[in-house]
Formats: sequence, structure tokens, C-alpha cells
Amino acid sequence: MESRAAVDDAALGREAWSVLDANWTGSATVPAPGLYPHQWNWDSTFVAMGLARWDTRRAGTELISLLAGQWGTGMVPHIVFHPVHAEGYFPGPSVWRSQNHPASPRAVCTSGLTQPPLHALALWWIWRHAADRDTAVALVRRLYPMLAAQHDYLATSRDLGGGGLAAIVHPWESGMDDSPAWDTALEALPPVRHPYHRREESSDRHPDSRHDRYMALVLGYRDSGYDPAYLRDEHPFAVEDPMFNGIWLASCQALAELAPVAGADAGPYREAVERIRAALLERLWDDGVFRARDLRGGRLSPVCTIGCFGPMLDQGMPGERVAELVRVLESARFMGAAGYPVPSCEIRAQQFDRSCYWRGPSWVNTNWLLRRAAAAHDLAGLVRLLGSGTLRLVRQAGFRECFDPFDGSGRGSRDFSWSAALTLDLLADTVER
Ligand code: 2M8
Repeated sequence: MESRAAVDDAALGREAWSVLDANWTGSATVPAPGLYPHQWNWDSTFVAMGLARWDTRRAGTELISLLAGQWGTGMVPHIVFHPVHAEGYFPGPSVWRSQNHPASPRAVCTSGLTQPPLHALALWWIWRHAADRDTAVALVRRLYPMLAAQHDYLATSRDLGGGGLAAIVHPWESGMDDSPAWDTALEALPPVRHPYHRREESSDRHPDSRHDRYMALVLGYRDSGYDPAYLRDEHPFAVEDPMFNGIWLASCQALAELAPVAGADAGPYREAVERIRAALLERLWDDGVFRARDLRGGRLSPVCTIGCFGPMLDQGMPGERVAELVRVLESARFMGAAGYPVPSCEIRAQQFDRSCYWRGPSWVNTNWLLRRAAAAHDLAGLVRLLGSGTLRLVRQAGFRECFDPFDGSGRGSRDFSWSAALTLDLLADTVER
């Protein structure tokens, strides 16, 4: 195991800033040098939240540059491509062909999929923590209409199950790409072989057979002209993910709270919160956790993953449900048997793999979301455990993409932006820039 002498808070903070400065393009932060040379949606949003207590303007710029990629439909794409490295990541702009779609932005090329709608929560987080109040208020007024359009898009074009939840139409939209939560839905797709070459990647990532299915889903949607009717009636992958919807709900809560600042009506977002909560409980709750619903196969995922806890982000989730979730989270299925928080898949599952990308390793971003959820329910002990465990990981192994949940060793890319930015948030009470 690669480890290093544990660094103190001040040194850790300096290292985090130097990663973020190195990954800064002038208007956005790329996830990591090399493998990810573009602006990714939820990566940028986590960076904005990590910067919120430190640099209001830069946190705002991160969101503004991401939303420059928003489509006229309201969809916020999962990648905004940096022109200099256009084909430096596969699939690049020549595969997505966003510019052929009349609703795509003219100034930048983007992907045609989205990622979890964390943006309103991030805007609220910036507004709540900003030292620079004027900049924060101006940011809320500027971004609010764009986020309202994003939320309309989810409610109208993504309620593919008709039950009030938003469906993801590709594992990449969850951000938890290789999670076992999508295994049965993916396995039901016809086998395909694509003539595309992937870049050489580490063995921690998915096998080619899985990537072929990912590409088949991309090409089918693209060739429909990114048509919402195709998604509704024909697209073979549609899943209601509890993490995506838990985040959506928390962002609706944020839009309701920010409405007076933006001069908007909070009513529709308050109603959306109630609607999404009721749908989560009715459609995804099963055997003590929330589970992903495969709309095409008509079943809930048998595997319990980190995504199962997403609805804990809802401040209004009934207390007995929260207590059941915390019981599972703290048990030997997750935190109880791991040395470090929080494995991305339950340890006892056959699909658990401590080294494979989203199938076992711990991630700083999901730890941070669960810590936020624990704080929303006044679970002070859990907040402390998640915060200190996450800091232990980055102190020992650096700002890696993810970590082995048993020995804490780093995996995937180095100098990973969200690991650095969210560390800054965790350190905000103890260090100065
Ligand atoms: C990973 O996803 C991309 C595809 O979007 C990939 O596998 O190439 C995921 O970890 C995702 O959550 C993340 O946003 C992205 C960039 O860090 O990498």
C-alpha cells in the first residue's frame, strides 16, 4: 500500500489549493490532469461547494462556466468540452455532435447527457457561506432562472416512469458509472461490439464489454436527435436512482429557500419537495433502504449501494426512515466493517469489489454528501465520523480519485479536484488560506 506521513491541516490545505490551481483553466476546474481534460458537471459543482467558504467569486465562476453549456431544453450537460483538448477524452465532441442539435449552446461543444442536479444546492451553499455577500446575491439572481429551467426539464422530460421521479438514461448520468445498481438493467441490453478505441486506462475501470453497452446507449440517443419521445418510448435504459432524486429534492429545497433572494415564487419548489419525497417513499423504498428502480425491467435493484442513502439529503424525510438508513450505513454492511468511510457498495454483496471504480472504493464526494445529509438530521456523531474519516484518507493517500475502504490506499487519478476542494470545505473551520 502506498501511504505517506500524515500531514497537518495547514499543509493539507496548501496542497489542496495547489491541486485546484493546477487544474484551473481560467474559468473552470477540470477533474484531474490527463484522463479528464474537460469540465465535468458534478465535479465542477463539488468544486464550487468546496470553494464556497473561501472564494465566492471563483465558486461562482465555476457554476457560470458550467451553465454556459446548458441547452435550450434546460438540460445541463455532463461534460462541457475544452476546445484545446477536444478529442483528448473518449467519447469526445465528434461522437456527441451536440452542435447538430438546435437547442445546444453555440459557443461550446457538450455531451448530450446530464449528471445529478446538485447545482441549486451548490448555489444555496455558496449563498449561505459567502464572505462576499454582494457577489453571492448577484450570483443567485443571475443563476436562478437557469436552474429553474433545469428543474423544469427534469420534471417534464425525465419523468419517464410517470411517478414524479426523474430517470437517468445512462449510467454516466448517475456519476456512479460502474455501480452494481445498474448491472441488471445493463445486462438486459443486447450485446454489441463497437469499433471505437478507448484510451489505455487503469485496470480499476470497467471492462470493454461494459463500455460497448455505454456507447450503444450514447449512439442510440444521439441518433434519435436527443429526442425526449425516443427516451420515453424506445430508449432501453431508464432507471430511477435514489441518489439522483435525493439530490434533486435537496436542490428543490434550495430553490425554495433562495426564491425570496431571486424575487421568485417558492411555492412550486415546496410542492416539488413533497411530490419527490412521496414518490421516493412509494417507488424506491424496500427492505430498509432506497433502491434503484429499473423502469424497463420493472424491478428494484437487489444490491444496496452508496446511492441508497441519497434521500437522506431530504431534511423532511420521516425520522423512522432516516433511523433505518443510518442503521444500515453504520452496520457491517457499510461503515462497520470498513476501515474508512464509506464503501460505494455493500461489503457483503457478491458484486462488491474493493478496487473497482464505484463497485466498492470510497469516494470523497459521496462521503461529503452523506455528511451533509447527517448534518441535516442533526446526527452529530455521524457528521464527525464522516468528516474525520475522509480527512484521514486524503492525509494518508493524497487527493486521489477514490480509495480502498479497508486500508485507505489511493486509487484512480491523482490530484483529483473534488477530493481537494471538498477537503478545503472540511478544513474550513481550522485553517486559513
Ligand atoms: C467518471 O465518469 C466518466 C464519464 O462521465 C468516466 O468514467 O470517464 C465518474 O467518476 C463521474 O462521477 C465523474 O464525474 C467523471 C469525471 O471525474 O469520471
